[in-house]
Amino acid sequence: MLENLQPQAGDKILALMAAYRADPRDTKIDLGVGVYKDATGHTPIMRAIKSAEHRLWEEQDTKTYVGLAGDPEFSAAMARLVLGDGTNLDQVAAAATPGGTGAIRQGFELIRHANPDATVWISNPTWPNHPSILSYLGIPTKEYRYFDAQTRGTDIEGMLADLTGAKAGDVVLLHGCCHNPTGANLTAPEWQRVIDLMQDHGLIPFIDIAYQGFGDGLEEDAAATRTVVQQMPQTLIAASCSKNFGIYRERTGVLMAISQDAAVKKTAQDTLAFLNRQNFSFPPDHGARLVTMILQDETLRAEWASELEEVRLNMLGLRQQLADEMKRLTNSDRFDFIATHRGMFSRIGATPEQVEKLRQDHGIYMVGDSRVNIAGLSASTVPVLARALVEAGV
Ligand code: PLP
Ligand code: TYF
Repeated sequence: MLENLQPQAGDKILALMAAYRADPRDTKIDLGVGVYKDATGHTPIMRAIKSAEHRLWEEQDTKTYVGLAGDPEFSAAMARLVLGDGTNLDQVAAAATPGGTGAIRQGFELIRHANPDATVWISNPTWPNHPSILSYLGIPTKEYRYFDAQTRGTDIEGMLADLTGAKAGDVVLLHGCCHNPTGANLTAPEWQRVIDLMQDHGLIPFIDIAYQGFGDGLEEDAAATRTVVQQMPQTLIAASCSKNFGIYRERTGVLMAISQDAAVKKTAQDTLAFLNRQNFSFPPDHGARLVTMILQDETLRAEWASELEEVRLNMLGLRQQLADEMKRLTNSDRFDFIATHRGMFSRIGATPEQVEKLRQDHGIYMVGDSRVNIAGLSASTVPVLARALVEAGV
């Protein structure tokens, strides 16, 4: 049996991580995998997480199973974080999942289960795991235009034109904030145009929100998602806690299925538990419990929010510094988009050859599509990157 297995294409972002590690140059710069790093290149454990872990270690007296959908307190805390404090939880079916990826996977399975004819529309480009999982599950997938390679902003007209081709019941996968890999995001009026189109064509939004708090702030980054939920009859949301709580390896996420109809919500809740049972039965609990403790405790929550704000402002500062440096070196405002983009990433618009040259000549590692992880920079490496970009002719 095993001899029948075919080699599988690896994950290019993770391969880049391995290539970086193997590079002996001490001047190398890692702008690859989307993990937050401080100025020393370290991915710290957040102070509130450490405190919660300490408390959990002292207080937790059992590790028996929780429930197929995880702890309802976690789901409720996450629903409030993403959807706002005033959320009507009666409308939110939710289940804990192994990370945001688990939520995306379970969401796709839910879609296939509910409507096998649905096509899932994804942005071009998007996080590579979206099309990869969709294709693995055999779900029909189409792309909508999203990124304008000239301006490095969004292509809202192209996006709307492409989504006009969707049929009723199709699903539109949207990044709630901090688009990965481009860093370019819709404005509030543009979101409204997408919502109007989804309403007119009977489309269902599926929002992937993995970077809440990394863009304009915790509330601001959730604003578009909240507007969608308020206006659409049904919405799916996959939320990840990996980045904004810095608990990547704990695998903490939640899938929400929101419906205005209470009977629909009940069946959706049962289905989320059913789908968890088919795939892995109980979701991981440790990270979810830490997140719940932090969100429910005023002191821990304030500590977490302030550290997250430090992280966000650090990335914004690096963006501005890089944009300024590029302006100085090129005598043009061509790179101002770096300061306008939000989140961890910017697609800077280098060709694959230039990306390769940056790696070979300077030990600067970025994803092949020229996605740069801004958090991989520091005040001292920004000028190094800027000079290398100019030298490579970007
Ligand atoms: N969605 C996007 C767009 C991401 O970039 C990530 C990043 O890792 C995720 C979802 C989910 O991450 P995780 O499964 O580690 O929570
Ligand atoms: O896009 C990124 O870099 C992050 C981390 O298979 C990541 O989202 C990358 C690849 C992958 C899982 C997570």
